[in-house]
Amino acid sequence: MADTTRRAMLAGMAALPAAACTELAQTGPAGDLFDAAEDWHRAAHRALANRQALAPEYAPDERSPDIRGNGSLTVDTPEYREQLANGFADWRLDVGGLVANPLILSLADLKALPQRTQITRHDCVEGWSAIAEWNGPQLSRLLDEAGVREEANFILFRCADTLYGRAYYESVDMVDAYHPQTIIAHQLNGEPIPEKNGAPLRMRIERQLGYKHAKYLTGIEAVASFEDINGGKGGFWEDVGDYQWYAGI
Ligand SMILES: Nc1nc2c(c(=O)[nH]1)N[C@H]1C(S)=C(S)[C@@H](COP(=O)(O)O)O[C@H]1N2
Ligand SMILES: [Mo]
Repeated sequence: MADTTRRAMLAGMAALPAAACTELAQTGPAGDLFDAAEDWHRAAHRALANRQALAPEYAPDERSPDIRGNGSLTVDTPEYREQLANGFADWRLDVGGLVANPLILSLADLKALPQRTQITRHDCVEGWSAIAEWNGPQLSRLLDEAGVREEANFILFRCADTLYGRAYYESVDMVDAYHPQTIIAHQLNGEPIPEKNGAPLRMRIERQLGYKHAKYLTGIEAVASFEDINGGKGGFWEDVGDYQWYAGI
């Protein structure tokens, strides 16, 4: 997105040498061109500002009494059962792909970072919602620490579970990746995340529908495209054919 914006802006500017702008802006065709570039720029800004706006946050007494689980409700492997019994002391989150400094983080590492707490509404495309408090570090913080390279366009989330025999995964663009309410949650309503809701780590991406919020998170990967990854469409449900990649709300 940033790259496209940059490229389009440069293309618009190349048509108009800066020194000529004032003068040309007052004449016919070049003036129209200038206005068009201005409009484009303003519209792009508006669209970006809209994408960056915060999702509503709620008061503690507005929380739903029960947060149901959806999709995978566990990870069906002996390794996961062992980790669960062990309080996830050995769980590791890999941050890699197109980054300068790959990271391997434990739960303790993630808890040592600045934390964000937010009471937000989860909206599942199947037609149910639930309000809950989520807590964890912002994804932007990890990405800054890892140093995302210029060529990266998307952030991919890897999960420990499989659904219908396929690995669950998801991805977002850089606007959602760096959104302030995009966090790696390790707490739900002040407690460690329950098994059914993605223990020990799950994404919260508050400007996106529920299926983007990857549970049982094991890896975060910066990629240029997802053409060669799994089904090539950037996410489990996208590959299976049901849902759109862009699930903004
Ligand atoms: N790893 C993984 N993440 C997942 C899913 C899943 O099956 N596996 N289901 C998605 C869907 S469709 C929704 S609505 C939410 C459900 O989150 P919950 O179980 O906490 O309600 O998780 C999303 N993330
Ligand atoms: Mo969902």
